[in-house]
Amino acid sequence: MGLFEKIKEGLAKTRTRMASAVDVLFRQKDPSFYQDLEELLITADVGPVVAKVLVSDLREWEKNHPGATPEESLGHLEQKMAGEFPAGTPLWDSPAHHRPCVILMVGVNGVGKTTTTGKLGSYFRGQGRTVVFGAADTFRAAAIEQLRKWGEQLDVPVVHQKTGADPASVAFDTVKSARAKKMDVAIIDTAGRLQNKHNLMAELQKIGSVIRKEDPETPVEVLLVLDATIGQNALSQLEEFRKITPVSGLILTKLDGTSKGGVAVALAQKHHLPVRFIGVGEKASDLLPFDPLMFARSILRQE
Ligand SMILES: Nc1nc2c(ncn2[C@@H]2O[C@H](COP(=O)(O)OP(=O)(O)O)[C@@H](O)[C@H]2O)c(=O)[nH]1
Ligand SMILES: [Mg+2]
Repeated sequence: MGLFEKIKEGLAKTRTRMASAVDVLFRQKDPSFYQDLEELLITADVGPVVAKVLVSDLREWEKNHPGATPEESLGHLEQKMAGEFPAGTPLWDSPAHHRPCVILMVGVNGVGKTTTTGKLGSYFRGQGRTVVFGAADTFRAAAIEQLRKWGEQLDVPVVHQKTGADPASVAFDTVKSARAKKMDVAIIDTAGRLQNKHNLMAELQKIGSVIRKEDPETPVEVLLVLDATIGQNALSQLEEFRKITPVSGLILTKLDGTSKGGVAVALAQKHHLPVRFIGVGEKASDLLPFDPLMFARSILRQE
């Protein structure tokens, strides 16, 4: 299955809500077309701001292209929706002597950080890169065990300490081990106790500084994991996290379980952050690199 097919399958619930309704709207072109389209976009959680922007842009474009077919109009809408996602710089443009690239996984409990750490490991292994995991969620014994299982399954080493150990110490060991073994990627899982913001902020700051201790140029990507099934609430979670740590990109999980996948557009547009990956299931292969145009196409178009 190609990437586009996988994205479409993963977004099936959002597609069911959107794609056939979009098709009808564009073919019938009722007098209430623009209003109906705006409402439809809002029900998919694209958010009122983006919905308005997209629809007024389409209205303007159609005014300037009076002979445009429904197909061309829809094509324009797709392009415009895709354009709402800021492009991220590639994750891997750092020179070899600054390896490993460090990925810090942050987000509240239950959003899928540990699972996504495992899936990311699988993704990078599939690209022929060497990976190490760091179990820096030392708060719960189950989190360490969960990551070790992924490590076993993928044949990826897992750096860990005892439950209750200093997460920064685990992060330091992870990066040190990755550097010694000349590994490409170190993915560090963290605990997301947002209830205690000061502690979490201090913890993530300390992790950030120990990662760069031996090489200040170490490329660090802070990926915030958000559960897409909470819809617009993901916006406030993102706002909270940005106060705590310098988030550089997003991963949206559980898109397979929601018809409100449009929230990806709202998040990226409001915060100018690249969406790096989407999670569409619990298996290792259920993490897909994010492609704005494929995403827009898969939620707006029936075929
Ligand atoms: N359906 C679905 N479930 C997911 C996805 N990502 C994670 N999960 C599930 O969400 C639950 C919480 O995941 P976990 O990684 O432990 O969350 P954490 O507390 O943030 O580390 C687990 O049951 C995962 O299998 C996804 O993309 N789709
Ligand atoms: Mg976890």
